[in-house]
Amino acid sequence: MLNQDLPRNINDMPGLIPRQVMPENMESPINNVLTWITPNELFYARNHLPYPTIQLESWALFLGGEVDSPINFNYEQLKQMPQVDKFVTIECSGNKRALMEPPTPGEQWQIGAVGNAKWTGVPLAYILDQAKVKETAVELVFTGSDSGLRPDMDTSVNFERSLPLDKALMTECILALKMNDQPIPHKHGFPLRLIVPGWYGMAHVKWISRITATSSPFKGPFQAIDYVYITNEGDYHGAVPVTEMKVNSIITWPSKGEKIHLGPHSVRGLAWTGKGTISKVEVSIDNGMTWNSAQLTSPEHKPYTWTFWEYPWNITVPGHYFLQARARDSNANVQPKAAPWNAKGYGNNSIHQIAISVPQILH
Ligand SMILES: Nc1nc2c(c(=O)[nH]1)N[C@H]1C(S)=C(S)[C@@H](COP(=O)(O)O)O[C@H]1N2
Ligand SMILES: [Mo]
Repeated sequence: MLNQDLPRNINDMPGLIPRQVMPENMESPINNVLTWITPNELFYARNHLPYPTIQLESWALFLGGEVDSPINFNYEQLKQMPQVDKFVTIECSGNKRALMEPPTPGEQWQIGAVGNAKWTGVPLAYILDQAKVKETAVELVFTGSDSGLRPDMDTSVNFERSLPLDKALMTECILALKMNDQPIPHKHGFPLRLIVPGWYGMAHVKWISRITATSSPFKGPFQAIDYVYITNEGDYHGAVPVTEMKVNSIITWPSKGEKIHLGPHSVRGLAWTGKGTISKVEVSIDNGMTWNSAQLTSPEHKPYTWTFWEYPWNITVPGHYFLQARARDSNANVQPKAAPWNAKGYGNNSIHQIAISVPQILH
């Protein structure tokens, strides 16, 4: 397939790729998503529990715990509050798990558990002000409306995660009501979702119905069992919580295993990082022996969002090629050849490598 053959019309685009049916876990067909903003329909979906049923008439966000004035807000009240736009790339910390060696259990994401959207909502700090969080509070716990059983627990649990108060108070965090100018789609957290720019996906709690200020660190299963870097399964000694996204990149064209024509091409891809901006992307077409600077081509270039990159490549010799891409960020982080292996397969930001072939033309 040539670059120009890729679908430009959303109706012609391929759909999401199922990784697990119940609960639904769907990967973005990222090689064929050509827009800087991921259309809502092609945004990956990561769910730990069955989708909740939300009745907007009776729905409210409750703020309680270590606060002076516990308070409820309904959807209309939230819509009346000051709204801000944030362009934020969200990557699941399990993205590229399928590329980890040796393999680790969990959803076998290839490269498409990542997407970029415009999120619109109320600054979290604005809402917290209304309830007046006490000095004794250290964390905020965000409770999603989705609940169900986990294989390691005998009672039903909600998806719940906490944020340290200093991170929560940063102006970047918002309670989003909209995704790409639409009310957030049901599968992505309608009516309200937390956005934590720069952090891996698990922090962006969907279907939030409760925020609880706590005076001690939260230890729920989605906080202390899942989403920690550990080297031996079951051994939580020295577990490090998964937080900020690491610098990462993917080659989106050509795709893995593709056969392409001789002649001029443009190798294309995406790069992102949790803090700062992407400063450089390099491409190797000779299995990492030599590296060439790619051009960063995003229309907008800002923190918390991914950037497009492109590298012109004129292929004159048929054969098999190993392509690699390596990104650096403005904090001097660079993708490693192999990300530190961990038992749950999180944070795989190893240099992306694909094999392709260029057939001989027959005369
Ligand atoms: N309530 C709730 N929020 C959640 C989750 C969930 O299962 N339930 N999954 C988290 C994880 S691990 C990721 S990667 C993102 C995925 O968001 P998306 O499904 O909109 O892509 O949501 C996060 N928020
Ligand atoms: Mo995730």
